[in-house]
Amino acid sequence: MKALVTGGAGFIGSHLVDHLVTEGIEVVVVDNLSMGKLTNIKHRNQVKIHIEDVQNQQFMQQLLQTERFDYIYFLAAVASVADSIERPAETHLTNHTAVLSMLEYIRQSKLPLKQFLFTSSAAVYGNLPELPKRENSQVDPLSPYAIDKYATERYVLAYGKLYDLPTVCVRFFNVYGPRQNPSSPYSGVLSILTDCLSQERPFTLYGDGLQTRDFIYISDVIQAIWLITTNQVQQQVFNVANGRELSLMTIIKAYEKIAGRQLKVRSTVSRTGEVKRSVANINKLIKLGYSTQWSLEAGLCQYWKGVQHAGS
Ligand code: UD2
Repeated sequence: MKALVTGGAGFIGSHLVDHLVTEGIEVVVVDNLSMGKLTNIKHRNQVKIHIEDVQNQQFMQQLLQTERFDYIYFLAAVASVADSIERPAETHLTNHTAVLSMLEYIRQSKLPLKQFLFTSSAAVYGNLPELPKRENSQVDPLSPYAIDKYATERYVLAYGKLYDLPTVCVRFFNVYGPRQNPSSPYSGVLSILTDCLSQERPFTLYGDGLQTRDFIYISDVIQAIWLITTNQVQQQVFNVANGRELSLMTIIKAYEKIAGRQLKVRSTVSRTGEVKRSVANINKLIKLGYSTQWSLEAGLCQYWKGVQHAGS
């Protein structure tokens, strides 16, 4: 079996690559290293890595033609809402056009495939009041990023139905864990919190801390993706989350306890366009056999242990 992971040097992608390798799958990575790092990939010597942009259609088509993948995991993205607002047309090329071009090539060339998995986001739900979010809840994508994710989902599913392709979409909620890059203010809050706690730097809290999120530890994300692959699910969308709603303040308190340190907090106004509450209904995933292995406390402990270990 052979798999392509676009964005395979990134936070989520590299964990997926690690898992696929341990499953005995031959893995090819395409990553432009905009956020990812080669050192993220544990089994680098067992993986074919192309430092390339998924926008390079000629390269991607040649790769698909020569490698004949069984599985394609499309994780490459400009994964920042803020960046998509700054550069809507540019980010669209990665977040939408690159996926569509690949699907179109697969269709036209009649490439055999066992699964094409597209990674979408909870961003598609926007700020509507219905909670928890079910996969068929109303959507309200508000940013170019969210619009691209939703539009691409629809294409991915339509290509599945119209052209009989084994496509599937996942909507990630707030994923955290080792290798998440804390370098931008729009990085995942838990990577920033980890950085602030370990470097004893002040943390900027946007808003009152009562905003809620549904945090899922990276290993559970990989469990979910692998279940979707092994169950050969087609033409469906899955929320990938923990199903537990926690306020940022609760999370900060829990993390301080685990780290045995107090965080220096500087409060400021909420971010514009901020979602106040977010939590998923994950029954669909549970029906596939998913069960959360990592509570927030366990995930944070593991994450913190890794950081301490790396620093010592
Ligand atoms: C997540 C996704 C984003 C998009 C969005 C959809 C991540 C990293 N981002 O944004 O791509 O899919 O969901 O709704 O998964 N915060 C602070 N201080 C900081 C950083 C963050 O207070 O230094 C707050 C932030 O204002 C928010 C919460 O922490 O209330 C979580 O922030 P985030 O950027 O990790 O994730 P989110 O849910 O805003």
